[in-house]
Amino acid sequence: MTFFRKLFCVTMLGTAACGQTPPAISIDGGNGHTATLTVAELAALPQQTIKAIEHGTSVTFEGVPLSEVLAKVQAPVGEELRGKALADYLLVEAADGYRAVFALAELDPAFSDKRVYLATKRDGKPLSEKEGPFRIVAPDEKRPARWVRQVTALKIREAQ
Ligand SMILES: Nc1nc2c(c(=O)[nH]1)N[C@H]1C(S)=C(S)[C@@H](COP(=O)(O)O)O[C@H]1N2
Ligand SMILES: [Mo]
Repeated sequence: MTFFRKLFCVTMLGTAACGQTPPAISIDGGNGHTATLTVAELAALPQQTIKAIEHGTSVTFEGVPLSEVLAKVQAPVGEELRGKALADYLLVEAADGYRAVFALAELDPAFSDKRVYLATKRDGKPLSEKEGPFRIVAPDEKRPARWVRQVTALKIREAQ
């Protein structure tokens, strides 16, 4: 949608009248369970403040642990993450085609204290269009290569 059409929709008609749906992330558990979450729906989950260093500068994100998001599709955790399920991984997809994976065991608080979040705010403000509205933030990782910007989908898959 062009900027002017967007402006017209918002000021004259309201976004709903123009058939705009709010951006959402799609979640596929690979187990028959799927979900979609808008920023507002994600905001209803308990938010955490995440202090991180990015390119040498400290930044504060707000978001939800990825494990809480994956609970929406009943991802295996704790005792369920054994045997075959240990070959399960999360594929994170972005609007620009960028992709990154995490092993499910990396994301389960029963396995690890490693922090991985789905963030929606930076320094108190919603993420910019270039960065968000959803971004992975993993403050314990020394390189931010898996801090996927503009996340569109989270898919649980099984390594072949
Ligand atoms: N969608 C998307 N996310 C991405 C990337 C990308 O190319 N596309 N690059 C990654 C890499 S390699 C780095 S170092 C950081 C850079 O984040 P910045 O652009 O906010 O500095 O984003 C990561 N997330
Ligand atoms: Mo990078």
